[in-house]
Amino acid sequence: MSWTRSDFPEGFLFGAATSAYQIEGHGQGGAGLTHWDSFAATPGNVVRAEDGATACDHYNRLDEDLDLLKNLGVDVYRFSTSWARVMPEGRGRPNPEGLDFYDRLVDGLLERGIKPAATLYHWELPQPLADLGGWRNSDMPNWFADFTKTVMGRIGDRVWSAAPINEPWCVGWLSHFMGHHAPGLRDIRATARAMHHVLVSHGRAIEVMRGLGMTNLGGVFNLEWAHPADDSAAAVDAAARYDAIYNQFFLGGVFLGQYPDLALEGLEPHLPRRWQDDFPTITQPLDWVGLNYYTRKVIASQAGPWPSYEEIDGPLPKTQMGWEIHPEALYEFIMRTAREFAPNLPIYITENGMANADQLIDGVVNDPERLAYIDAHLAQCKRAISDGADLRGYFLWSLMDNYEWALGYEKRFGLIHVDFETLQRCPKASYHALSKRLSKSG
Ligand code: IFM
Repeated sequence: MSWTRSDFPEGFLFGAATSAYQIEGHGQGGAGLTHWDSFAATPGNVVRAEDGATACDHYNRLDEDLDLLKNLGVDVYRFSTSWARVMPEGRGRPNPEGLDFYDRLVDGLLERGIKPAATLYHWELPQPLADLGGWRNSDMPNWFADFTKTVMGRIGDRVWSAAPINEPWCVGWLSHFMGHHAPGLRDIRATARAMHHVLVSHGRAIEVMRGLGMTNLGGVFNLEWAHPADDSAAAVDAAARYDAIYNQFFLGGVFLGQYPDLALEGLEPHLPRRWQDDFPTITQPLDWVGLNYYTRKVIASQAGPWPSYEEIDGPLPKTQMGWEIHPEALYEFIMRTAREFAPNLPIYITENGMANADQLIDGVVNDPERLAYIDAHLAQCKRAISDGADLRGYFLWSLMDNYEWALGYEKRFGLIHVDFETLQRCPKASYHALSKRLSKSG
């Protein structure tokens, strides 16, 4: 499907997304050490031990990048604020340079007619807090509330929207159970505590932002469709467990005030004492729900300890990440979120996009695969809208190639190619195509 703005309802927003550590260059501007810096410095954790010290050097190229955003024609830009840039020690003294940077970013967006959509935390935990146990520590919600107050006290009067924590599953499960992201733990007790404290922190940040008089506050959840490897009861059960841990734990906690039984089976013995008492904080009312969607997983049962499942290689075409392309599940997740979790809330797709092995040849990057991926997913958005979903916008991940965490700089998700030697930007063919479609004349 090719499309123009007029194929979507009046006011439907198109945006691009990035995150602080992935683009800014954390070695600049007085930012403190983060747990990603120490994770990356530990051999074996990150491809070529790459870190975010320079990344795309967005910190020094802010105006150039905001102009590229403007020329792309998006309505809204989703960025994140780095806790360690704003408060290098995680607590206490703020870094004036860091606050000035986010101030300039927000003003630069507004000057260009682009709505600023802030995410408070996208994974770069200040190392001094990691030293205290990070997300395992029950003081995290209070520390996070202080950070929220500090950064939103400065930019909260001008952001269009704000969400506390990007992708709670990644902060909790991927980082503490699978060990793939910082702090790289493989510990069920740490996992249960991190998953719970992330949601309490989310709620505390919402309370703080409401207290500051901010509006248009939401939560951003990453979802993955769990497809049973076969028709056996064992595979169906395994996929249900995967779904409970990945999708239902976080949406259920925030919108229903409960965790799914299939996740509690393994996690409950490890949750903090009196965890149920935190649901009034976790379920602070929101103004919208954001869904990040990329792929599905084919799940089989596996002998061994809970959660007793494994991911199987699936048959669908894959992106450079090795992720199957399955746009239909985006439709399913929009409809399910509206039906089961947030019936009266506007929904935004806060991330969707693909990594591709893009190459810059003679000043041009041809990436028809990316445009096809975007088109296929937007077709599912349109389908959901036709079927009654209150879907209000779509953000492309990502504006530019960037630091893809444990996979370093190899996986290219951007609409803009970045040469990580020269830091030169080159808009890809997908950027030009989108810019044409997003131009108001369509
Ligand atoms: O790059 C990440 C981003 O930080 C969070 N969502 C998924 C993206 C692609 O893996």
